[in-house]
Amino acid sequence: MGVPDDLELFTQMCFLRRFEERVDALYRQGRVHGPVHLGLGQEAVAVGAASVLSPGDCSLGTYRGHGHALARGAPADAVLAELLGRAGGICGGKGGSMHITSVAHGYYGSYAIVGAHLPVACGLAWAAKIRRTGTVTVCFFGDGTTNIGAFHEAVNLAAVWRLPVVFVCENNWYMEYTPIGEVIPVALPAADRAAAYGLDRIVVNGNDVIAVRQVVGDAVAAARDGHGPSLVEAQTYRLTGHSAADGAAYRPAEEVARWREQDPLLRTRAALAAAGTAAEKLDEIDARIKADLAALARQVLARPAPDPAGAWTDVWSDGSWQWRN
Ligand SMILES: Cc1ncc(C[n+]2csc(CCOP(=O)(O)OP(=O)(O)O)c2C)c(N)n1
Ligand SMILES: [Mg+2]
Repeated sequence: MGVPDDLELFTQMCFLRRFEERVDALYRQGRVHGPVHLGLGQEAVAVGAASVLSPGDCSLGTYRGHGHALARGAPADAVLAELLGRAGGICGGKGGSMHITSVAHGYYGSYAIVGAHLPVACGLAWAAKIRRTGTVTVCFFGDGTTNIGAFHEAVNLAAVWRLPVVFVCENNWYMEYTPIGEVIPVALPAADRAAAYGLDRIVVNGNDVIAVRQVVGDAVAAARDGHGPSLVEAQTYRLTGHSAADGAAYRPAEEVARWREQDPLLRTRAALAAAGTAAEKLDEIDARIKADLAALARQVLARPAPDPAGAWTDVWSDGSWQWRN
């Protein structure tokens, strides 16, 4: 499987953007069950990183994980059905937005507990090392996560055991409603802490999908070649609130305007235009994606609720539940 070209990366980012915009609209209509955290504005990290992974590789994300699952190939209808509480949900309707998981696509889950998945990523990487599978694990998390003990424990363990794992901090500069600069004693939450674990200081523009592909690609290649873990800080911005229920009024208007100019989709459009791709071609791709998603939403909304008989399946790892009652 070859690495996708720039137009394919644009198409994938466009898909993530329009998918989440549709989710936002459905949320506002009261059709989405449970909370929703959107990654609008952060698409280049998910798409750029996924573009360098092979099917057998593992990735994990946070409650802001729709894009990370879709970028690994999780089917959009199953993700949408999960959010809308309809049959065919990717977790059978038992996960919801914050727990999107698709092991079949190498996406080992979205985690609502901040930092909880970093040690899990170490476990996957350790298994790969012991079994010599040659697979790499990529773990996404936010800037606020770098103040959680599990972050330090996981990065330390990975460095000491030289595990094939790439930690990708999506620094969107906020942890819920708090600017990250107010709660860390260094300028950069991940990059400025890398030296404590003997790792290189790696910073990438997280709104530049080509740069993300390059930097994460190098880190993944190093992990695969036995050179151990990396800690990448991808600087980005969420264009909406912490959750879909948050209007984000705490953010200075100039700051939002500045980041809107750095929108990853606009950036990629500009790069493609400079390389000779006609704007009309990109508009056509966008229009087709929007139409496809509108049709998909109608189709998923027309489905019945999940069958209650499935409520107890996939709950315990050994498949059993009756003896626990
Ligand atoms: C252990 C734990 N503490 C607190 C929370 C509440 N909480 C949910 S999201 C969040 C902020 C996380 O910020 P960051 O890691 O930057 O991720 P972002 O939401 O910006 O993607 C907090 C504190 C939680 N879910 N888990
Ligand atoms: Mg954050």
